[in-house]
Amino acid sequence: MKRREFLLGSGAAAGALGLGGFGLAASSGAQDLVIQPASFRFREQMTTGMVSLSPNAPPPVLYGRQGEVMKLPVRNATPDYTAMHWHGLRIPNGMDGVPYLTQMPMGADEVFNYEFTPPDAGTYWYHPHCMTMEQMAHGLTGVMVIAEPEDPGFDADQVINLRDFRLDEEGTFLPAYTARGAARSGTFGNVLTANWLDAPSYEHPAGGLVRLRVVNTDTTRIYKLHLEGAAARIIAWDGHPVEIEMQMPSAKEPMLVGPGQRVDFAMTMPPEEGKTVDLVAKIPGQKHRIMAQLRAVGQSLSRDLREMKPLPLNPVAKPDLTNAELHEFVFGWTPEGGAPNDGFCGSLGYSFWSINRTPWPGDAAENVGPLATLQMGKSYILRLRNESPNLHPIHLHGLAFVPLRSNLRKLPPLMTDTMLLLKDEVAEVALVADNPGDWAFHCHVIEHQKTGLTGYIRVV
Ligand SMILES: [Cu+2]
Repeated sequence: MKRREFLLGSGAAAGALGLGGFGLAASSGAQDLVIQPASFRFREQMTTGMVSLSPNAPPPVLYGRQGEVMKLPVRNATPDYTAMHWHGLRIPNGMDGVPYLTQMPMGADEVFNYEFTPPDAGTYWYHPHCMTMEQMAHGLTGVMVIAEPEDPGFDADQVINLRDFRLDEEGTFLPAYTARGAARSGTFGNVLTANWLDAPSYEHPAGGLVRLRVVNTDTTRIYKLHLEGAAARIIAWDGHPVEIEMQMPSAKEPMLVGPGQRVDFAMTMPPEEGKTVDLVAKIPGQKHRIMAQLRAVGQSLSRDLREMKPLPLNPVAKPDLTNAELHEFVFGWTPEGGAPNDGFCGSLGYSFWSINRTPWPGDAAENVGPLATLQMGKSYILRLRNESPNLHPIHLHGLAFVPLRSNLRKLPPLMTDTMLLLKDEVAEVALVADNPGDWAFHCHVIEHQKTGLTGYIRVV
């Protein structure tokens, strides 16, 4: 089987493999990213068999600026195939990092020169879209911060990357998934971390204005979160500034943040040195668990949340609902079992899930058409129907959409790229199809994605 035989997308030729592209990597402003084996100490013994961008640390936060080019040459220094996806960034299709749809999987020692200009500011993230289960479960998920052109005036910025690992008592990796989990709500990790650490504490100026960016990069867990000890408000959701006053989550009513989702808080640190703000998660079987802590240090800066100007809106087109065409998508179990094929990007060996009753046949799918074809520039409503008792964070690449309504709850009008569908929920979202290409459309519970709950939407 040759990798080139299975290209589905028309845009796939755009990002040619740049073999031996180290010269390019050294050009101005490029951040060389080398996917490589890593180890890290979570427990007594060192955990080996990890995948990161350095030998002994989590994938770094990648910083860019809205409207400025980012050059990210990625080299694969593992023996497995890979490809890098930039979650939430509305960039050209050829840079989207989806194997067989937008590029070929990268073999050992191959380089792909990702280069794009983020159109939107906010909190985004990156992860591989080939060998997704193995590489993400073993560490390869990182946060991207795209700065506003003008400094919004915080005293500090704190990124929290929430994710679990599945380890035994010795710190050795357990299998990343089970068939039982994949067919239900996913297989959960047992070592809960923030930035790979157990409840880390970060120092920030007392009384200072802090932007806290919380990112769920886990393969499975839907976090139930709230903050304790700070005056705070939600200023952005899934990268984009919120235009409404959102209710702050509490211990009683925590917020659901599914895999792939992000929430940005603006908060004032306590004025007294030593006082803390806690990011708290409600975990089944435990009461409340502090995921990360911010500790006030120094003399109070006496800042006030009201000093915060609203973040400037990103240039996302507003859908024209009166002329929007409706497309329906049903997310449910697979009508018949069978195993998806494996085209170098890893298969879990099962087919449990489907979109519109069709399970995704595997990474190297041949002759698979788009779930929908949208006309460039037109507005659409997507009706998303969850026919299962499990929750699904449904992610669409390359485009941003607005939730409109649900049969179960009132949906705030947030701009997003990942819609967390509840049990038996039918939700409608709207978008303008303004980015051409074949855009992956899938559940971000990786076990669901890799056992059928995947497809793509074409914009022409
Ligand atoms: Cu799912």
